[in-house]
Amino acid sequence: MGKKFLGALLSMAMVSMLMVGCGGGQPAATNTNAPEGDTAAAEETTSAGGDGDLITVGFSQVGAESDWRVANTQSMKESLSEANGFELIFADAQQKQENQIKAVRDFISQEVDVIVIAPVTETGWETVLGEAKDAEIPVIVVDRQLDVSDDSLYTCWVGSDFYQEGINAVDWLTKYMDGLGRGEEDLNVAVLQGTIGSSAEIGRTKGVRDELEKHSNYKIVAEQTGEFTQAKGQEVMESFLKSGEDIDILIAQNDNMAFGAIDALKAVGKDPGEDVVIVSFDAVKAAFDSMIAGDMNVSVECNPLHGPRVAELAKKIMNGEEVEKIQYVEEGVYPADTAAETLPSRAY
Ligand code: GZL
Repeated sequence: MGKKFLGALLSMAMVSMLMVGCGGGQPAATNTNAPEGDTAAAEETTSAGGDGDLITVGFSQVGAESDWRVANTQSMKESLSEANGFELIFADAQQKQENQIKAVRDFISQEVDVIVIAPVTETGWETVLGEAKDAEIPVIVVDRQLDVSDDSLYTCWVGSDFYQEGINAVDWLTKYMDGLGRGEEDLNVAVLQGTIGSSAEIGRTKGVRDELEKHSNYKIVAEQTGEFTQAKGQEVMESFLKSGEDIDILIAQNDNMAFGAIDALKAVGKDPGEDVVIVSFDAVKAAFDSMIAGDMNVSVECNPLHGPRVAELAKKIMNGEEVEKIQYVEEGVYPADTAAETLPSRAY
């Protein structure tokens, strides 16, 4: 652990004498390594990152399973750069939690200043986060959320409101079907879920179901995980089509699975976007290309550009400042009819 935490502790102690601490989360750590009374060293590192010292960040990323994930990684690497005051240790978990847990333990043994985790699934984190807490290393969670009994195990979370994304998707869909004059038809819906147990899957699944329940003529006739990948999405869509179920609408919980499903539909002579309405999530650039081609009807944005917010939070935490526990990013809904005019402005 760097000397920075003693500095952070001193600045936090000064701050806490002036105001009641709040915002939850783990306080900046005590530097147990600095010699007693080493205030000169502490004052020197009070404003971490500002004295030429780099803030060492260990980042455990889910993987590289989708365009969204690639954009998320790029945003994090661009923001947690040396020019911006950071030394980044990046670990790709290839969508396996055991790899993430190993990476976090490596970060702890390397005594990084801050740990950042994009958790592949919500559960199974108590033990390793307890080890980070014992090592007094603050943890920032990004993207998906954690299901832990003690939320002091992490300092704060930055990401999307996945449940609201699901609500937004169905709200758009029912208005679109009404506009086609099909809003009162019996409509069969197939769902390609993301990684089961991930916050994105849990939230989108519940949001879609809760909103569809308000429309009794919409019926989910098929639902299965496509693991957020294009290949698995195509494979599962092929199985849906082989089942013989009539499918009017496909809701894919990310664009890459939608791309796979679109290929599966075309392979059997169906017209995606027409014969089957395609509702997707993420709104990556390739989704706009798909909408312009007429293959996809809408993509509900899931903003991957967490880097700037995480960099700002890491610096605040290192300086002993308070941070909000939960921080949602801004997101919209992007339909096909405005895709061509919107695409040039898309950042990912
Ligand atoms: C959402 C993120 C999801 C994306 C997928 O925040 O966790 O994981 O929707 C990605 O594209 O694989």
